[in-house]
Parts: sequence; C-alpha cells; structure tokens
Amino acid sequence: MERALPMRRVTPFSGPLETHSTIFDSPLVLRAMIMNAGVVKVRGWFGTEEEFVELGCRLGALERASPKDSRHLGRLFRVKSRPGDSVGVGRYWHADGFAGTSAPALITIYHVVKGTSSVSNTSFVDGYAAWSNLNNPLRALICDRWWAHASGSRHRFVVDHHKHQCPTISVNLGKISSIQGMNGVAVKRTVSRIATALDLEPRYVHRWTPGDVLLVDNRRMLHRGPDKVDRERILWRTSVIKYSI
Ligand SMILES: O=C(O)CCC(=O)C(=O)O
Ligand SMILES: [Fe+2]
Repeated sequence: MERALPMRRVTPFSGPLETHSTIFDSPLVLRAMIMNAGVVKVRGWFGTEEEFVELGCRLGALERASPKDSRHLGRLFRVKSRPGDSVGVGRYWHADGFAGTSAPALITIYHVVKGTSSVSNTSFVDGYAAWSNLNNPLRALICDRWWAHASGSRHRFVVDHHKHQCPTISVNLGKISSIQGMNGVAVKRTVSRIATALDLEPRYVHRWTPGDVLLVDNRRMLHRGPDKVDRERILWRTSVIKYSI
C-alpha cells in the first residue's frame, strides 16, 4: 500500500537535544522541543520520586502504573534490573503504554537512579526512519495489519504521528500475543524480522550519568533496555497519556 507523504518537514533524529532543567518551568516549550527533537536530555537533575512525578504532571495526565501504590497515585514505574535476570523489562524494541489502550503514551520520561555503568544503557531508534527504511516485503506484510498486545488491546503496526502526520512503526515487540491473519509460527517470524530490521537502524545509545533525565516522543521513538546489567539498576519512568495544556 502507498502511504501519503508527510504533511510537515521533520528534523531527522540524530541524537537528543540537550537543555537545562529550567525548561521544566516552560512545559509548552518543552513539549514543542520533544516533538521536534524526538528526545530531550536534561542533566544534573536530582529529585525525589514525588518531584519526578510532578515534572510529568506539568506536561499532562500520567499513566497509572499500579493501583496499589498510593504514594504517587501509582504514576511512577520503577524498573528494577539485576545481573542474571533472564528476561528484563523492556529488553526488546518497544514504545510504552499499549496495555489496554487505543494508543501508546504520548511522552515518556526516564531517569536512572541506581546502577549507572557502561553496560546499563537505554537505546533509541527513530520510528519514522525505521518505517521508511524497512524492506519492501516486510512493509507490505505489516502495513495494514493490527497486532494484539498481551492485555488484549489491538494496535496498528504503522501509525501516522498525531503532530507530524509521518508514518511510524508503533509496536511493543515483547508483548505481541497475536497478529491479524497469522498463525503462531508466522507471528514469531514476523516479530523476529521486525527486531532484526530495528537492530540494523542507527541507534542512539544513552549511557546514563547520575542526574540525567530523558524526555521522549513515545509516538515516534522506539526504545529498548540493556541486554544485561552488571549491577542492580533502578530506572524511574512516568508516561504522559493526555495533554492538559
Ligand atoms: O531499562 C531500560 O533502559 C528501559 C526500560 C523501559 O523500557 C521502560 O521502563 O519502559
Ligand atoms: Fe519502555
């Protein structure tokens, strides 16, 4: 299927845009920066869990992580990885927030609070570039299909971005339970073909330094956690699901 050309020019992703923590006082400007750059990086931010959630709230309503966690109304995800974990959270290409929703989160915010090291990186690829570079047979295969998330919600593999109208790959490769019109073997093969294609894309690898905060356009960028960690690592995440400004 032919897809329409993008309506607006988008700056190709070539790494995060770095700015200062004073940007948190200007949420509209910050949002525009995230949409333009794909990833915005702020260094030297050291705050509490409450302050981290508060940063997210300035941009909009946040996804609820756990209804049982009353401390932040469950809006902080704490991702713990340990050496020797066989399957870690997010160690596959994905966007966040597909569970039980019609669309993934808008913006995700990450901060590693423990266990920064040379191997504990988070990687990002540009979903626009990944779609336009995808080989033709795989494009044709996934272009008009939906995939089902483990939670049961269905999502299209290729979605036009709400701001740029560019087609982007929209997927969580670790949580696909079925694909429209495919049997189990074909699903596995398709997931692995997409993973290989994304692995071949130029990636931005973020080597965490204490104090780093990354703010990411989750409808454009795909990310994955490290294959392994060499010490216990804790990452905080919060996800904006609706703009309030
Ligand atoms: O551990 C990482 O670097 C990524 C974690 C992740 O994907 C997430 O929290 O959504
Ligand atoms: Fe994630």
